[in-house]
Amino acid sequence: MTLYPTDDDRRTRRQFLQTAATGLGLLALSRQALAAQTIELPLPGGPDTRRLTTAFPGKGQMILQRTRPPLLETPWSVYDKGVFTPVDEFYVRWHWADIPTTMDPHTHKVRISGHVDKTLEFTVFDLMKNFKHVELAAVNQCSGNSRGYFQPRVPGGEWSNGAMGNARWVGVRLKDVLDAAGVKPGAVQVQFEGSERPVVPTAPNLKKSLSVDHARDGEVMIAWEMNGQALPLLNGFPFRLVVPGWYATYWTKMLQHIRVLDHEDTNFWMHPAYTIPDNWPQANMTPGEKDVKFVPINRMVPRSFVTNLANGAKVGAGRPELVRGIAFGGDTGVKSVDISLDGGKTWTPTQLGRDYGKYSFRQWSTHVKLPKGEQTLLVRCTNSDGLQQPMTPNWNPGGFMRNVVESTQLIAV
Ligand SMILES: Nc1nc2c(c(=O)[nH]1)N[C@H]1C(S)=C(S)[C@@H](COP(=O)(O)O)O[C@H]1N2
Ligand SMILES: [Mo]
Repeated sequence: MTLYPTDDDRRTRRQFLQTAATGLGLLALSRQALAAQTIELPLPGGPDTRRLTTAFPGKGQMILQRTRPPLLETPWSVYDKGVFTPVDEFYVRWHWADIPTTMDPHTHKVRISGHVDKTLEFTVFDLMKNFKHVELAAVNQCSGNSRGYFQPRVPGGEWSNGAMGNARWVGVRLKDVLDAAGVKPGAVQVQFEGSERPVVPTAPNLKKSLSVDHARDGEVMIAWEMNGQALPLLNGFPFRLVVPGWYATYWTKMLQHIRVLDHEDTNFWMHPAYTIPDNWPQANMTPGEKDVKFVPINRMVPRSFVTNLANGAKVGAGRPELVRGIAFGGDTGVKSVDISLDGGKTWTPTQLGRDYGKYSFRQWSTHVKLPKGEQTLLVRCTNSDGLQQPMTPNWNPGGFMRNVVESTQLIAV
């Protein structure tokens, strides 16, 4: 089991007050800070470069995808530093621009209501005091991570591969909080809503739901800490939902409402938004295909990447060269990461790094000896359920759940 209790309250409390005092200077972003520098990030059909920004509170240098609402991508080099994504380089994604610019942890409460015995409200300090603390390492990946590689192109945030991050999350079990409220018989789903609001009143606010059984599985958490720090405002201060193994669309930030429903949630954000063709793990269809059944996106699938060598990198010919990267198993652990230098005919296992639990990134590394010339390196993850990354990419109109064996061109000289 990867869940274990922690009792480091005082430090957390102090960090909380610090973050609360920082505030979100979103309106004060200077144009200069926004446009300072660019980074190469070629997507099929362009663009080849992206702007970098340091203008967002709690964030270091990030790739600017959009300003309002903020969409900030993690620069690829970050993933080579280790399996835990630094908090100030963790990607950011919001749907609506009307995000609270300050959050007072003493007064902000999450309210548990609906099909329960009693409605309850908790500040972050109430959660810390009343429930057992748990910690879990888990990957948070946007459903649309890598959307920029979909061909034909689809609308949405044109992410490269940096809309994902891994953290040690500390918080409480959602199950314990729901049990305190007393889920009534006949409950079907549990709905989550954050504290931001749409920019026009008629637009639907983001609301996401999980089945009651999933919400009470003992792994779904309300977390206030990531990698030893309070959540930055842009990542959901003072607390957010963590849904291990599931796409981040369910990981509601600045959590304000938990509603136990006695019916299935049919709101826009469950259907048609964030739906995939009903053929998990492929989530695949042909562009223009008719009568495809769509279902809400759910569990993640295995992925693996090279992190120390970029596409087109020059390496030495005829001598061992280090190749390393990260992998994750999706909704279960990494069993193996293999590489191929012959287009997928044969595969060689790599060494796996330390296991931080089945929902975490796992580092892999190996050495390759390449003959002179241009070589294609393929990397493939197999998870503990035996699920493998496919050789051909999937396609769907939402640009969701991109998954394919990644290939890196290397020039051996
Ligand atoms: N309140 C709130 N929570 C949210 C969202 C949002 O728009 N509002 N977006 C979701 C989506 S689609 C993603 S990808 C993740 C991004 O988490 P991050 O910004 O911490 O990386 O937050 C999720 N939780
Ligand atoms: Mo997302």
